[in-house]
Parts: sequence; C-alpha cells; structure tokens
Amino acid sequence: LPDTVATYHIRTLGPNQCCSAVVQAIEAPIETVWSIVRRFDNPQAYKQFLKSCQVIVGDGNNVGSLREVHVVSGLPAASSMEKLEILDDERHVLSFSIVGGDHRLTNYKSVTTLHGSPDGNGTVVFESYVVDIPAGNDREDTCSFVDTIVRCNLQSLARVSENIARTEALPAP
Ligand code: A8S
Repeated sequence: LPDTVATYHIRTLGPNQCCSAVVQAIEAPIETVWSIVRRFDNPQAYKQFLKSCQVIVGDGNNVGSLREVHVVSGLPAASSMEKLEILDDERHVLSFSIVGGDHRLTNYKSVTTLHGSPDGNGTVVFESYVVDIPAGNDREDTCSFVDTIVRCNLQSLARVSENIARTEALPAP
C-alpha cells in the first residue's frame, strides 16, 4: 500500500463510532482527479446529493475553512456544515469534518487520498471515514448508509474525471 494510505487512513475509533472505506479506480490522470477533489468550495461538481455550497469562513483553500452545503430533496437532511481539515496539493490529500447541520452524522470525519498509477493514466481514490453511531442505529446500518453515499460520490467523480480526461486527450484541430 502507498505510504499516505497508512498515514492518513488508519485511526482510532471511539467506543460508539464506526468506520469504513471505499476505493475507486479512475481512468484519468491524478492531476485531473485532484483538480476536482481539491475544490472544497465546489463539492457539488461531483457529489450528486448536493445542490449548492457556500463557503462561510475562509477561502476554501485553507485549513479551517467552513462550508455550508445544501442537500437535494428526498434525503433525510437539508444541510450540513463542514470544516476543511487537510488540503495537501503535493500528497493529494483532502480531509473534512462535519461540525453541524440537521442530519444524524455526528463527529463525521473523512479523508480522501489519490494515488497515481505508474503509467500516469490512472488514479486510485481511497476515502475512509469515522462517524458516531446514532442512538437507535447499529454499526451495520450506519456504515451501509454512509458507504452508499461515498460510493455514489466516487463513481460520479470517476465519470466526471474520465470525461475531462477524454476531452483533454483529443488531438488539436
Ligand atoms: C460527503 C459524505 C457524506 C454526506 C452526507 C456522508 C450528507 O451530505 C448526505 C445525507 C445525510 O443524511 C448527511 O462526502 C449529509 O459528502 C447526502 C447531509 C451530511
């Protein structure tokens, strides 16, 4: 496993917390994928459950920036307040935590790392998270709910990145 996986994804859990991770292979160069992931101010570019985002504190490029995201209708939540924890352009690491909102994901924290394939044409994305298990739910329910959202987000990230990569690969007219 790459170094940054061990460094960023292995954490300790509190007694009433659960964690999981999702991996997604993408047929696009790491810098293409990173240009989308690193935009803390624009998560709705690939997170399809989000309809808008406003940066409330900071500029979205610095640790400590806060964003408020609004969720599409039909989900059991309307908004979430999220804080940028890590933005590392060299190692391709982004981490945010959830600090408020009208949903049940208390103490949620995720880390996303990108890993380029040796030939330069592909990327593997690792996203892991930790969250409190809400009262009345169990570990399995909580992880399957969050895993579903994260898996959808990373599949959408793959589609968006691969579309850009295809366009960039077209010969000049
Ligand atoms: C992310 C990850 C997650 C987002 C969840 C898990 C969320 O935006 C949605 C539904 C909820 O019930 C919680 O990377 C919350 O965005 C889609 C509003 C936080």
